[in-house]
Amino acid sequence: MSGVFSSFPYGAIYYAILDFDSCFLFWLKTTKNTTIQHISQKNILSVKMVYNDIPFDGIKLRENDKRRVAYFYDADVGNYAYGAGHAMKPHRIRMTHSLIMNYGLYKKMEIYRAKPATKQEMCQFHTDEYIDFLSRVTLDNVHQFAKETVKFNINDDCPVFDGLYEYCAISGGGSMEGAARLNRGKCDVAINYAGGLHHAKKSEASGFCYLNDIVLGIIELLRFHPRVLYIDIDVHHGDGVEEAFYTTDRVMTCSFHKYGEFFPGTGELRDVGVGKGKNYSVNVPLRDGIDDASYKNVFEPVIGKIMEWYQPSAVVLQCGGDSLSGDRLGCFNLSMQGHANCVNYVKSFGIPLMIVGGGGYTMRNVARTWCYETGILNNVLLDENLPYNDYFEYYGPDYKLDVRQSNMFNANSPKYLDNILINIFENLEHTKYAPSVQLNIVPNDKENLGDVEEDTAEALDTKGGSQYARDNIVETYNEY
Ligand code: YEV
Ligand code: CA
Ligand code: ZN
Repeated sequence: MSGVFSSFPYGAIYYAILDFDSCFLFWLKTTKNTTIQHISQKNILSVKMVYNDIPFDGIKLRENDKRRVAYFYDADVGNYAYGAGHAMKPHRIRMTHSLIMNYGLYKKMEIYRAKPATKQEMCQFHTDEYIDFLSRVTLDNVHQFAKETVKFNINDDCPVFDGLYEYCAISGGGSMEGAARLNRGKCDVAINYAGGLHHAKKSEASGFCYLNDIVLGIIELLRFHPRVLYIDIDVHHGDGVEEAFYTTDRVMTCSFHKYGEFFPGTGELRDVGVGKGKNYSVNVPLRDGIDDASYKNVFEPVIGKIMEWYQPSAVVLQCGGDSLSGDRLGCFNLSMQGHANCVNYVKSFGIPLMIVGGGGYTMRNVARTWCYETGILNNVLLDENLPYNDYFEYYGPDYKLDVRQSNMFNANSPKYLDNILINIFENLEHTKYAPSVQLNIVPNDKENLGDVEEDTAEALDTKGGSQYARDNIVETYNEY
């Protein structure tokens, strides 16, 4: 550290020190009469950090902050099973739904069963041969696909199971139809807990994910939105979504995840995108045991800065529940409130918002948290006592809504988190001028809502708010 610029002649002396390695300015406060030659660790009284270690004090809702929420649920989804003993259990989506209904949230939002995604829709991101394989392979004929199972990464993590293709179609349909409703201004928030399968690749299954419903949903959003922000709070790196948009500035991806000897092994701080996409991928690599306060103190500054510089016109938030304390696969220490704070914070920007599920392997806690978050999206804080529901016995012995933190060690020191923030802010400075794109005619959409005049640019201008006034409407099947 070197490069002294100034000092003030009052009591304590403050030195502005420029660290040439990180290009960051520190204020050093020293005792009176200390000359610059005498600065050493022991007479530095304080070093200003970007990371601010504020305690977490729960969630507060704004009064009258109502949103039109469209919730997508297919009653078949809970019947699919990856196989005995597999960690991923689609049944947790049915448990979430039962809690949501029994808390009475159906009175607040519109509930839809989406049309399953078609092959053609799936192939907007995935290759034809991969989707063709998914549609043909069954438990009975899998032995005939020896070459393909290797090529498409079918293994213990991603096995063939009964109804695999239909399960993918349900997951993808919810995210695509959710995006289409947001595009048309028919809702402010779309929810698809059967989605969020962020590890799936263009031509490969990975990490319990086969079809990347998120990429399909974002492609749909890109038809109307110049800039889409993707945020991923699953404990794992959102690698499939990052990879899909790594070379474009039309989508900014931001994943918070455990990094270091952990699946999928990607998502370093220095992975920031390439070409036009440079600095439009953000990675927040975290260590074990991060708690509510540390997470909030990183999440809010990072997302706040992205909102300020990037100015997305739509946001997709992946709400993977494996970042919760006590998850079967995860290693973070978030309470339900700490997790839901991310939802509440993102919601507070008032930008069209898509909520998708994702990981989460302690089913009762995933269901509790997604239900609580559905409450927040409808601007209600749900009662701590669980209502009677189809799976009441899963929630014993306390039958409470809450998921609490544990006393596990937080391996993320303030200094470690400070370094992350400094690096990310530095990169985001380069994205200061939000990219815009040329207006094009929007062709036939995913969802025909039977309302022709709303397709005109004028109608969207008046309905869409200030973002539409600033930006043109876009169509970009091939551009992302
Ligand atoms: C993940 N896969 C996983 C739990 C109770 O960890 C992996 C594998 C080894 C892996 C990997 C690990 C790295 O650190 C780096 C790169 C890596 N690439 C791969 C393939 C996938 C998590 C997705 C969210 N699998 C399991 N963690 C797991 C899988 C099971 C499958 C069948 C039955 C039970 C299972 N139980 C599991 O954990
Ligand atoms: Ca993540
Ligand atoms: Zn995960």
